[in-house]
Amino acid sequence: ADGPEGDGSGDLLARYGCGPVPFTGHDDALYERRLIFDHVVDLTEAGPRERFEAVAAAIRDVLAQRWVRTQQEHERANPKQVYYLSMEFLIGRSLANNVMNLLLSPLVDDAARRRGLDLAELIEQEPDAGLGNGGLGRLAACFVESMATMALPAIGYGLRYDFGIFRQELRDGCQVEQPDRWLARPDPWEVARPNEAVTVPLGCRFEAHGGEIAVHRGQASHLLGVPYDRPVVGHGGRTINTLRLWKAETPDVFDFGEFSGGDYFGAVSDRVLAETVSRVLYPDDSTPRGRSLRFLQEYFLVACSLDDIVARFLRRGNDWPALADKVAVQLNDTHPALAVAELMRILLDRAGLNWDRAWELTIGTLAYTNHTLLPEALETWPVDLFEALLPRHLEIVYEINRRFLDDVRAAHPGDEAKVGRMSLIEEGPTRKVRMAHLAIVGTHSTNGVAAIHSELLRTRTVPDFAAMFPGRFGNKTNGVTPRRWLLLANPGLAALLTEAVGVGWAADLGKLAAVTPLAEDAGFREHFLAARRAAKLRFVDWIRDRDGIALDPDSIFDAQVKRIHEYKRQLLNVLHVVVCYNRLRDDPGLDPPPRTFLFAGKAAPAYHLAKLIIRLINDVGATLDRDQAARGRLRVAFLPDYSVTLAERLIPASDVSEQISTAGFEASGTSNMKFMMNGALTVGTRDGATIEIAEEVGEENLFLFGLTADQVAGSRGWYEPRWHYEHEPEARRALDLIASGHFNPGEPGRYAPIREALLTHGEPYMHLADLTSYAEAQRCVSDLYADRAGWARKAIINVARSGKFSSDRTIAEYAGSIWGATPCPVA
Ligand code: 4GP
Repeated sequence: ADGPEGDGSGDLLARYGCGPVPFTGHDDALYERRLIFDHVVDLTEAGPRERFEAVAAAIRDVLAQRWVRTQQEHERANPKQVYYLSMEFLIGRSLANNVMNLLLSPLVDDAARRRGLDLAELIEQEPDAGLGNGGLGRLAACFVESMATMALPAIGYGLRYDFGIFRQELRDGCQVEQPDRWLARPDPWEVARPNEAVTVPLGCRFEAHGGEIAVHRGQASHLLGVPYDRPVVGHGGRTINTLRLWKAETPDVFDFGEFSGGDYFGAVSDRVLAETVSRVLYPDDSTPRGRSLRFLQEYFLVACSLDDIVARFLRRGNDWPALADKVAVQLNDTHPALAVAELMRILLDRAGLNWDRAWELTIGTLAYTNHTLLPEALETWPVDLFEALLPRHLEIVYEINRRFLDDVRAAHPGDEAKVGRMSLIEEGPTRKVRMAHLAIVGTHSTNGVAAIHSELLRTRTVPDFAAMFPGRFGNKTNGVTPRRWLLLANPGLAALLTEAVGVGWAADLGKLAAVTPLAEDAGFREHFLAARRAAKLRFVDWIRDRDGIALDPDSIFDAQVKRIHEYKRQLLNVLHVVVCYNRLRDDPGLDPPPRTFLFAGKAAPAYHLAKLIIRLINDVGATLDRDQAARGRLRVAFLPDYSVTLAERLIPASDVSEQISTAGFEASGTSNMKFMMNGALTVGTRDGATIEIAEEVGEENLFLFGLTADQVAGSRGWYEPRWHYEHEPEARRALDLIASGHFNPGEPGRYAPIREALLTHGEPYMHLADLTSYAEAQRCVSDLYADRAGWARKAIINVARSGKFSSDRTIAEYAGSIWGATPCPVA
């Protein structure tokens, strides 16, 4: 049952009754044909970008028939179909991933060799599809890959933003946002399907200005959603699912009414306005800023996708009562929660069902995943906006609320406070619709993304709802795809694992458990360390070429890569760096193992403190580089423009994984899983999925520190950072050095806001409370590093026990207990 390329695809595929099919007999001149006919260029004169496009297009040609066959099989078999609705899909590059999952690597390597093509150079030509902010969007990308690998009939729906997450430049250590024109050149993967466009009716006409829309009431209008399909190649290449991204357009180039009335400019600019709907991804991670254009984007996604879903459902000969048996729609956070009202509208107004029937089908079809407990991230939308754009939906929301609150009152007579808390409408000067309440009430399943997060969601965030609908709440701990994040990202380690446990692990990560005893094998440990060293050297070369940053591979690579946010506590990391720096300045004889602290991540453009943190990291880095006391022993590097591609290189090269959020704040985290899988040791708080990582590897195989979520919650209100400042000399000196202007002599006072934030009574993220135990954990890291065998042992155990964190496991849980979906293998 092994895959033909010895890549480990065989077992899982066999489980689903389909072995990988080698590609044979296809046209060996696809590449040349693509180059000449698509680009009309002489073979010898094509540039690297043209060569990349031709290779990618040739790969797409190879997979096209299988893609069609997958769709045909789903149409024919009419299985329960899964739809994943998400405003973000952070997919990164596709070429190397698709070649790997098609099991074409040996063939493509050989074809490239024969033509003298440098594949590595071509891969670098592909821009990252950065259609997401961070964890939520990357998770969606892992999920669609796992679904295809497991032969689940599934479609991902999102928006085709012209501009993805901004490109981050650093100027004078400060983040500067630049537009990400990832579609500036034609994308070889996507297939535009204008003939499958759908119409989205709106209750008004609108004009967009800087992220807000001005509505002209009383004049209905509509948008056109044009689908662009991308292949989602399952590992083994048998199932090729679709990621369908919608682009907003106007139905006609001209509004003929206006045109004939002489308003030529008005008619043409309408088109431009329509296109702004899918123009740009909102760059605010976890903290939506309530822009009305965002509301329109969310509705646009929902309306296009549900129209498409219903069309597929009916086309297969199904009838409305079967909806929840044939369709499962997963809402990735509340962003697509308007689906509750939209599906009700379809079932009431179009299918003509009565309320109770429509409601039962809506709840049975939809499910909701929550990704964050940050109160500022809980979406609400003004009732006014609904009224103007979606008056019928508002009517439906009011009716859902009326019936729901009747039930609340019946269960809790006289408790109007509870009614106020649970209402779908937040009363106040501006009345708002609470999207999380709508999502919980209108779906059959609400889940968090790690055990602790699901528990806190139930007990702290929405306890009234958990009490009312106990059966609806569950947990689905996140996972990541081991294909992209280990097999592709870390070829050396992947080969060693295959040698150790045989093929099969990439499609069944639990198989890595068999590596555990090898932690005691000195020979294996050496091979393991050599593979990790190779990944490190590869990254050092790559980042030197990309950014001109020179890193010392003999130092510990200690990485914190994620969005910049106070709760993720990059500041705690910096404070510890400054503690280490002070120690070196005090005692030049100290000899800790040299360490490079690597940071990467973007700050939301309007999040001033986060941007100041980036600047501080850069100022500290520059100062250490200049100071003899630190040179060769302590370095800080901020790697600009964090992306999927950067993560793929950096994670395999890292020795230490920083997962240091304030306990109770990080829903799950997923980079923690990628680092673990690649053999980095975690320094972390008992937060998110890091708790489950500790359960899998044993607490002795990582470095846990700090307050627990209960302790953090228990000290809310009385926490006094000044106590730590006054009683902990190392903390005080670190903070004072930062505030003194030592790292920024040109502008003393620059970091006063950071000092103030950290010393404010009740500081919510409790940096100083955790600094001492964090520094202690870091001392243990340094001590262990001196023990090569001891370090390797723990790192191997981390890799070996990472099986739980495959997104295949997560998806199997969603499929089993939320969707009721089973594989539909393609013959
Ligand atoms: C993120 C959470 O912050 C992270 O802990 C989790 O691993 C990830 O979702 C996937 O579930 N949330 C977001 C967001 O990215 O925008 O809310």
